Amino acid sequence: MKQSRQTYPIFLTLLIASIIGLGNTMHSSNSAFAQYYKQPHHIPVLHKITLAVEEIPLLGGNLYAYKMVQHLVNDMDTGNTIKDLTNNYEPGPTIPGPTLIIDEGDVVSLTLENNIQSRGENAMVSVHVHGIHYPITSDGTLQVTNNVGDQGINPGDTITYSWTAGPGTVGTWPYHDHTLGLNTIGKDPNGLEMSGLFGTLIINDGDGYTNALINGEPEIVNIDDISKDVICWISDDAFWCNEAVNNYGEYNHKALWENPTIKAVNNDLVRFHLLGIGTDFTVFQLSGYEWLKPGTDQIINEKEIGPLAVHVFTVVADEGDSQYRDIIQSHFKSGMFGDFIVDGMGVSIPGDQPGEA
Ligand SMILES: [Cu+2]
Repeated sequence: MKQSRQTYPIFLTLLIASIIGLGNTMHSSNSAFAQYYKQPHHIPVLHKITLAVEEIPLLGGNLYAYKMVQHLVNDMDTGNTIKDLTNNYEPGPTIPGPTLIIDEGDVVSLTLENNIQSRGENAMVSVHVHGIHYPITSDGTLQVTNNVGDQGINPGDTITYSWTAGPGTVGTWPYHDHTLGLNTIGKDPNGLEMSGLFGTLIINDGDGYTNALINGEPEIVNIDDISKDVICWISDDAFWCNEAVNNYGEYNHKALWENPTIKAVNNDLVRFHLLGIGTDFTVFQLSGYEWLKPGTDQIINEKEIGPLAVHVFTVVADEGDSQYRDIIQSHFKSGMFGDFIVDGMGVSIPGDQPGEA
C-alpha cells in the first residue's frame, strides 16, 4: 500500500514511544481486518488451517506439493470464525507451499490431508515446522526421531498439529515434510526440493514493526506498510518463489514458481524472505540494492545462504530493472537469476512450473 507510508528514525521512534506509548501513534491502516489482525495491540487469534498434499500431475506423480484447503481466523476464546481467508490463496498445490502469515501470540491448529493416490498406502507425509512452539506430539517426524510415534499420515488420512507463536518466535521459518522425503528415516532435511514439500511460516512482530533501509538509513517501519512479501526458496539449481501482496491488511497469495519476474511499484516497501534448501551454499545479490543485515544497522549487498538458513530484509522499490541472483558461478550459469522490475503496475510474472520448459 503506497498511501501515507510513514517511517521513523529509530531514535525518534524510541523518543515518541517513551513519551506517549508505542501503540496508538504509528498505525496508519484502517481496514476492519487490520484492526484485529495487525494492530500493535494485536489480539491473538486461532488460525484453523487445513493443508493437503497433492501430486503435481505434470511429472507423473514424481513431485508433490502442499495446497491450501482452508484458512479460518477464529476468536481464541469463543472459537467463532472472524474471517475466512481461504480464497486469498492459490486454489491448487504450489511449490513452495502456501505461505502462512500469523502474528506473535497467535495459535495455529494445522490439519494435514494426504491426497496422494498413485503410491498405494506407501506415501506417508507430514508437516515439520521450525521456529514456532509445539508439543512433541506435533513434531511431524517419525518415531525414530521423536521417540513418541510416527507423526505423518498415509493417503486418505488426516493429522492435526498444534502450534503456538509464543514470545521469541518472530521470524520467517520453514515448514516441510519429514516422512516422505528421500531419506527414509526422515532425519535429513536436505534434498527435500526433490519432493516439493516445503513452505514458509512468517510470524510477524506482535507490535507490528520491522526494520528496513530507507534512503540509506536504518528505519523502523510498520509491517502494515509493506506492500508485498516475496518468498524465495533457493535450491541448488533454481529460485522457487511465491508472494503475498498486502491488500489493505489482507494478504493475496500468488504462486511464482521457478525464477519468476518479480515486480513492485516504485517506492513500495518490499520484504524479501530467502530460504536455503538443497545441499549447496549460495551467495545472493539483488543488483543495485543494499539492505540491513537482520537485527543490526549494518548495510550489506550480498548474503551467503546455506541449506535451511533464512535471510529476511526489506527494501524500498526503486524505479527500473534489477536482477536477483546467486553469484556462485556454477549456479548463475545454470540459470539461477531473475528480474526484479519496478514499474507502474507491480504485477509479478510467474516462472515455469515443474514440467514446463
Ligand atoms: Cu526442518
